[in-house]
Amino acid sequence: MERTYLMIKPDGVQRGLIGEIISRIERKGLKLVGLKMLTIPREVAEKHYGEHAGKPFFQPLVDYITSGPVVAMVVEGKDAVSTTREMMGATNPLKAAPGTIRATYGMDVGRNIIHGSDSPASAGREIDIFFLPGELVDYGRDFDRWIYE
Ligand code: D4T
Repeated sequence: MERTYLMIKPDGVQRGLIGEIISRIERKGLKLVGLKMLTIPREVAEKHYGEHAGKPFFQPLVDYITSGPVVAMVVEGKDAVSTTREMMGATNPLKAAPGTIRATYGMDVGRNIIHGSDSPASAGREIDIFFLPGELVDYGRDFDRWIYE
């Protein structure tokens, strides 16, 4: 099973979408193995979005992601990285496939509600930024046999 890092961004929290988004993750069959709320310190945000340093949207992006609390999650499941990216939809909510989280709830690339790691390597890096090893839990679910054959 693969793990990925997901994060409900400050706009998702402010708009009361935490429950909606976590519901979609649970109903899909993915398993939450890490969950917490925090306001991201500026230097952590700059590290997280390091690949975009120097781009015109970098400062607004860091301002936005540090502007209020986020919900940080580690989610486990079959092909968790690509599965959750599909569920989120394209970065620009107006270009995201119908039914995806960003298409359903968003309008603007700078207010796109949710983040998800884009590769297993990014997932490992991002999980390490936001969670200590002891904050992730290993547990089984009785209904997993009804989710995976
Ligand atoms: P994140 O990383 O937030 O899940 O988004 P994506 O993985 O889907 O997209 P990304 O890394 O290319 O962009 C990171 C972040 O920057 C914002 N952004 C991006 C923006 O404000 N303007 C832009 O032109 C781009 C490309 C949105 C997401």
